[in-house]
Amino acid sequence: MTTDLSTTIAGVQFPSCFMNAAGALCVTRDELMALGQSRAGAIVTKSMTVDARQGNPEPRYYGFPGGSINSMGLPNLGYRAYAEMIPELKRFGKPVVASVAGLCEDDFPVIAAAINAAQPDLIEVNLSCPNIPGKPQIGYDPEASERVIKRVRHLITVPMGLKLPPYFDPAHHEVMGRVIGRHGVNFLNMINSVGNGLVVDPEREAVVIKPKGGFGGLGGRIIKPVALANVRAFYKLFQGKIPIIGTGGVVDGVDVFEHVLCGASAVQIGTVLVEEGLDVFGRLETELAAILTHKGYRSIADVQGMLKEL
Ligand code: RRO
Repeated sequence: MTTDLSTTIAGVQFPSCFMNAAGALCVTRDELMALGQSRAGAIVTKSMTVDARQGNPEPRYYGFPGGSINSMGLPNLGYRAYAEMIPELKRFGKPVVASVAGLCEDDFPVIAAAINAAQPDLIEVNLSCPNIPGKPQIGYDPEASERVIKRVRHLITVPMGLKLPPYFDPAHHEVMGRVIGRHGVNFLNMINSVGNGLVVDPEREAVVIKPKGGFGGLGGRIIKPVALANVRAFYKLFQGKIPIIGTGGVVDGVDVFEHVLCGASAVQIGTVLVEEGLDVFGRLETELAAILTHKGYRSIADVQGMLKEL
């Protein structure tokens, strides 16, 4: 029996439900081409700003057994470079997802209009970068989120999604749910890293990354329950009608299975992609297929959202 690991998000078909998370091995042309050649089911760009950026001072990423902390500070080539690359990236025959960021609200429509003209398959609007010193995460301010969504929504003709930060209270899911529901958002991606964590090296009695006094976004294994909770909360809020990309804490096939049970249509891989490299996609495919087969399921659609409550 073959297992179907393909998926569809907002009408776009993905040959496999695994892709890189924005930021992980997707800044340069070489990295994006390598994702094209890999088994990844899509190519997601680094979140792009108006101008190219070097990002924050190094060290700015640190991996540890439970996950990672980063404060990259949006290093990227600027939207013009990504817009130029989109046609060649599309030739790999898998969806290209353009991640749009911005250092201020006025940047978002500029980037959205230009990148939409290059016709990626989907656009993900990042409302949740935790690492720009002095700039709060837009996604934690429902009014600012709504302003940004309103300003880009009419400029984007391909399916438009939002990359959301983790929320920790049902009241916050509900407030953001109302904002999202008002504007025809085509898909959601949650969660971005858990912002402003702090990892300490007791040996050196020091922080492990340089920017912001060591504070940064947490990713990897330790954030899985937070990611699952957010996937589940929004899946239930929208009764499964807005497709969700589950991101956060995917290390092995069981983690993917759990994300799908909670309602995810696809998953993105951040920390473990950085740590393990592109072979992670093949490994996760094998592991998820084995779990589905063992349980007698034929596709991820068979289990999507089917988490039992007691
Ligand atoms: O570049 C970053 O520091 C960064 C971004 Br834009 C983001 O959305 N999430 C993250 O963990 N790091």
